[in-house]
Amino acid sequence: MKKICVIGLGYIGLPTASILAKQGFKVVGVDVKKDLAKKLKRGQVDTSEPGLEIQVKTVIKSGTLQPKTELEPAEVFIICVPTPLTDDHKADLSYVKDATESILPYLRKNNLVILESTVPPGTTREILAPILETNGLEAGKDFYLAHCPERVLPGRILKELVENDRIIGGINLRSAQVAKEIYQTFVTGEIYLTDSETAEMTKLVENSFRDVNIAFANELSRICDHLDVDVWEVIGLANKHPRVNILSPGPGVGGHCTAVDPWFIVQKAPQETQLIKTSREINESMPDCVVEKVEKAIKQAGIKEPIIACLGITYKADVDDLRESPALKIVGKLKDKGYSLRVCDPYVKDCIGLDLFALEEAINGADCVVLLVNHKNFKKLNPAQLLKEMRGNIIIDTRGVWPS
Ligand code: SAJ
Repeated sequence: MKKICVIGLGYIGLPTASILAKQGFKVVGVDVKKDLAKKLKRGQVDTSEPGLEIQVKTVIKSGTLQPKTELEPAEVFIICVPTPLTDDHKADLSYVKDATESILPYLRKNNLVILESTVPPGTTREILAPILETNGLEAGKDFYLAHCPERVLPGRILKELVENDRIIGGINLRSAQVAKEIYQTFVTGEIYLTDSETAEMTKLVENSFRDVNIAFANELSRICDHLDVDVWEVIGLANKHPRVNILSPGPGVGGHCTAVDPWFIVQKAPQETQLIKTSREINESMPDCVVEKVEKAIKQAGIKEPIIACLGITYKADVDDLRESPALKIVGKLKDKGYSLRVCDPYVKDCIGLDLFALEEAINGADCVVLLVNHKNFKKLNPAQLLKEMRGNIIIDTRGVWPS
């Protein structure tokens, strides 16, 4: 079996490395975080991703996955590092470039390099290929190069890594075909081959599609608030139409993908992206809308020093991920305004700068309860029961999960 180096052991790299190791590949997982390799070797996996801890422990124990801090010679190199957003909404490719440069000393004839990280169209051919070719080998001829974007949903990563269809964009057809040989060992969905630019764009389009549709739902919620109509009922009824499927409004869009990727399209086509850009702006404005709603309700109730219980700080339900979380932004804004907060999230053990409360502690004696994340155990709560435990009677459900 081939030897594979997976570079970056984060949300995508670790599950990918563990699946490849399970298939029998000899996998070296490399991460710049020195303590991560040590932790993984001790069997410590810090994630709430279903099934991941046990799978990682098994392959580390059997030795098929070896966590390290340095690369090694291998037949295949898979880059799974983050592409964060700069302050001016551009893709920060520094991790991708560093990871590509780290492959250089080990790159040999007939090796395969795969980029899984999400990037602006053109990155694989215009940035990765020239870096890798500095050692004298030609991309697509002497070694193979492809972009194979991950498309898995946090919370369902292991299942979707196997079952989802996969797109492989080679810098030439041979590169895509060689990359397919790796993915077809564990993917049960279809595998589609294309060029690297199309694969890069397709990935961005998928998340932009979701962002634009969530923005539509969020705009509807603002319109319905203005008209004093129940947006959840409107959406529920509209969705009875056979060709209408409106997504759910909420406190905004978070996570490291949906809230970020549309900007990579804007970066590449600023004049052509009105809808995508406006959608981003609508979704980014949602935390302020929620803060406004909370303040308006408190003012109307005439409460002088309100205690506000905030339920949930992760970016979405049933994950422990806080990146770009709109709930966390709302909590931060309320805190900055000086409100007395009781923040509760069963998925988060600690969060810098915040005191976290148990659910009962948060609700007991609160004047206002704001549901920010629709975690399973929050959905089960009954507003009538909450009112008995609260001091005040303001309940704001930003996720539309409780009966109104
Ligand atoms: N959200 C809403 N309303 C909805 C759905 C979601 O407000 O109706 C919010 C969530 O609360 C969250 C954000 O949007 O804050 C994004 O959540 P998500 O579940 O829609 O998606 P992500 O960002 O966790 O994962 C997405 C997925 N993309 C698509 O569904 C098109 C996933 O398949 C991708 O692999 C992932 O991005 C990624 O890594 O790019």
